[in-house]
Amino acid sequence: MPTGNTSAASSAGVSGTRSCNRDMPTIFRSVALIPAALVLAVAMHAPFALAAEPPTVPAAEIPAGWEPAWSDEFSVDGMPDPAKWDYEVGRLRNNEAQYYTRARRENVRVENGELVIEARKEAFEGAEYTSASLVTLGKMQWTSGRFEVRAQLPKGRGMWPAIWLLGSSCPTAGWPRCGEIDIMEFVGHAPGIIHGTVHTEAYNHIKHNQKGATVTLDDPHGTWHVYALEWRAKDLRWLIDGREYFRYDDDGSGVASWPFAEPEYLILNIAVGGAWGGQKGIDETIFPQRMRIDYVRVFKRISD
Ligand SMILES: [Ca+2]
Repeated sequence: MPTGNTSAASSAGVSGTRSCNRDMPTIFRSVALIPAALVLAVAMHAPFALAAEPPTVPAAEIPAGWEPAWSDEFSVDGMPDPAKWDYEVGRLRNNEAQYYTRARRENVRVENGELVIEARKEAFEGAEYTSASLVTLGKMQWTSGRFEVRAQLPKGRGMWPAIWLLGSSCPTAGWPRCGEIDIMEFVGHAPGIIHGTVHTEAYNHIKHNQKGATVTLDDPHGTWHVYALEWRAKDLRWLIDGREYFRYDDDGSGVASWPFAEPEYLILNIAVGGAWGGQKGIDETIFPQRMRIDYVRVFKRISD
């Protein structure tokens, strides 16, 4: 359970308990890089030829030292691209109150250039709430990169949205040995406080020594912010709107503290209630609530 601290290590554990309690395929394709740099190079010379091409990261928004590797700009209305996204389904972890649905428009859709994940109060499969959890599991995984997610968060007591990475080895290695990187976590009963946290075998909520930090934002619900992680060979760095606020270094002691040589996949979800999100109950008047995501971009380091 959370320590109650508002700085380091405050997201204690709750996030950690949610992992690995479902079947997952064990085979993944290796990391495949979209040749976005090539597309951009072509675009510079033939801008009108790209009308039918999938949108790519605008050149001005590529961070120095990185190149686009994978992204979703959510530019096509409808359901999320099944080539990029899969779903968690059902009631999974942390005693959360929502039922995660699969590709159900009420809970997930792309509209107006944004991915919308919507938590609703409605009876469904024995649960009182529905929501969605999108994963790249089986589609894409990474062992490094800069991850940028531009988002507006849901609001209100009982909300527990997250943008996070989980080790693909979870089913075999177990949690927390497989490693979890929480790029952004938020609970509605602690307004404005954004958590970035890492869980490993050496550092996790069970031992009350998980590593993390927080940033307080005035209005993460009505304003856009870019929640980012730089995952490098020997360190992880958390940034909001380009400003680094936490860093976790490989201490060289092995996989117990640095499981991040192995691939992880991305998860975007809104939980309702649960061990942490529901700590102060669920305000039933707030529904529906949405997490809006303008884009997810993953960049590859050009050089260190
Ligand atoms: Ca967009």
